[in-house]
Amino acid sequence: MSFQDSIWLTTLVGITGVALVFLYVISQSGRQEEPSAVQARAYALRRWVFGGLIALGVVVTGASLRPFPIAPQHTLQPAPQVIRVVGHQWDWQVDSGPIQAGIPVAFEVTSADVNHGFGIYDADGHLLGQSQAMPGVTNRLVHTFTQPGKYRILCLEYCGLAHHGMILEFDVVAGAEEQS
Ligand SMILES: [Cu+2]
Repeated sequence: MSFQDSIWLTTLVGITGVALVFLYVISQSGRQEEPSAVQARAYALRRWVFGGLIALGVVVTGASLRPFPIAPQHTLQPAPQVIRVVGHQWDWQVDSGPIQAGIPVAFEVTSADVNHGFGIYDADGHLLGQSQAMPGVTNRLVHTFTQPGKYRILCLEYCGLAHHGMILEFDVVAGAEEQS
């Protein structure tokens, strides 16, 4: 099942649940009962619903946890390749030679004007790493590309009218060991 399908299914289940609650309320309307008895049942129902929601939340949160997708950045990792990246309204200036797969590359990211978000995406649109691009500050993002191919840099922070156009495609070539 695709991600879109599972969202669609979840929506359908949710809509059905709400519709069933409405039907139940309609079916119960007009019944004569002691208010205290109704209140006791309502409180009991509320305990079950909220208890169930909390339990469901814990289970869904636990089941959907994934390892953090971006390599740890808090230690100074040696990177044989260094690429300097400057964000501009509205394009990326990248002084790149070819980037080699299998060898760590350090992106040194800054901005010439306003804050931008530097995000690296693979051909399938998966985010591989990201850093803030800030004027006057250079952030270092180390990433090792496992596959040669086409990649893209997108801006992840709204930076003005043509923010959506800040897309730069670049190539990652096979590393030296892989070519031989
Ligand atoms: Cu932007």
